[in-house]
Amino acid sequence: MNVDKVMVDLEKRHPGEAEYHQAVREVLESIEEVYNANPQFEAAGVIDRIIEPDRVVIFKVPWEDDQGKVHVNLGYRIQFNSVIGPYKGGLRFHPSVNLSILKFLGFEQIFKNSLTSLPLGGGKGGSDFNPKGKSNSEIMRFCQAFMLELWKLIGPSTDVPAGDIGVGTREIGFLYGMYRKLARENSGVLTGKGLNWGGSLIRPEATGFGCVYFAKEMLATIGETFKDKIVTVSGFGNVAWGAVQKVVELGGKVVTLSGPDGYVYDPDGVSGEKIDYMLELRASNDDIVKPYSYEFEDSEFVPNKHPWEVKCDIALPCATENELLEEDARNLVENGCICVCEGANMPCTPEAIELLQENKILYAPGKAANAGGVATSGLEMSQNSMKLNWQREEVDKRLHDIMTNIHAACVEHGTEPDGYVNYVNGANIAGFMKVANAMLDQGII
Ligand code: NDP
Ligand code: 2IT
Repeated sequence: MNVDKVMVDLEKRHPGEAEYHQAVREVLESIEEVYNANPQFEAAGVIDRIIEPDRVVIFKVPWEDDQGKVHVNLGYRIQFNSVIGPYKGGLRFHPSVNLSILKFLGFEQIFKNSLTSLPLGGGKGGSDFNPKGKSNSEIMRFCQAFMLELWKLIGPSTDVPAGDIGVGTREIGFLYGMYRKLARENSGVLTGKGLNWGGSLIRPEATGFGCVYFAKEMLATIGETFKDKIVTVSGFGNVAWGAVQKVVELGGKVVTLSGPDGYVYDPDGVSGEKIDYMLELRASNDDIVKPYSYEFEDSEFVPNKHPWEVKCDIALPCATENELLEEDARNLVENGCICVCEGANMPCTPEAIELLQENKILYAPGKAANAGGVATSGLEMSQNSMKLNWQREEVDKRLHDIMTNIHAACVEHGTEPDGYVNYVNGANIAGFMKVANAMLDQGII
């Protein structure tokens, strides 16, 4: 395999899908050496088969707003790879959603899900629907219209969607209700369900908790902990919320949160009632994080800037893709940051990653560090199959063990001769090998 050649072909076949190209290139560059050392992969066309989704389904979603006006959004489901288990991955509702973004997310999900050690394939879906400013009834009607198409594609052993940006327990509820009615069964397809109807304890916190468990393992490799560390976090959604809780529990101080319009700096630290307030912010129909600075006097809102200019020991990007740029990485390096651990999917640009790695900063990609969310979705599926619910401690322990094992796999496959752990290579190689070997076992399909 020659990475540049594969990429030229891919870009020709799918022009303009920048995020998808970015995600594929990163994986190919990491695995090039092991791939070429195993000629059986090339003989079975593994790369050509793994970089294209099994299928992409695009459908229209017509729905009526509260004034009776008809709107049409696009709905998508990308079923990328199911060699190690049913397609599994979230649904994103955000106006920026397009084919490129969902293909990058679906592609990353293959390797992330492989790393969890659970039998989960990779997929992703969503819509360019914007939940901001919509009434509860509008959200419900949209979710029902979306499921009217999606239900034909999914099933507990076929494809199991979950949440992502703009899709939380409320949306999963409306989606699940419609699925259950159409499919006439209650086997739990969709994860992130409410606790009274098949959901798992810890699932809401899992991505953020898992990210901090992963960072804890990274810090331990250099004899460090979260205790008394200054932590910058971006986003103020589900992942940020879970991460902030766990950082505080481990003795760190979170000094930023962010939205698309800027960030909040809170020198006293986000904790206690301020974490609860994050839930209110998320539930409100405002698309801004600014109200936090009105609510808590000592904090300040910094418009149109990224939180990465604030001096910190640890940075946890938990908002969205390509939100930590080269200049942000430079700020982090110059300010003495020791660890960047991704709660979001692909938040650091390739240039930012290069700079962090050149400076030997501990850096973990989302496909390893945020795998706790989908792993706990897998645990929700197990509980649904067994028709029982595990206690909080049991789910949390399994999540912790999974994150520790993913960290160990990254160290095993990513340690460089000078001892620096290249977590990008480690995660990509460990995730890829399992999927590629399963593809060999199952023939050309
Ligand atoms: P949420 O919708 O709960 O929150 C997303 C947050 O990011 C919102 O606060 C959103 O604000 C903010 N945001 C969006 N764009 C920007 C931007 N350009 N700059 C700063 N903030 C921004 O989503 P999640 O917390 O679930 O998802 C966050 C990230 O984590 C995504 O990359 C997602 O793919 C990833 N992830 C999620 C998992 C999950 O289980 N939920 C699992 C693994 C990864 P606003 O709404 O105003 O746009
Ligand atoms: O990016 C992700 O891993 C998720 N949004 C969670 C997917 C899931 O199926 O729980």
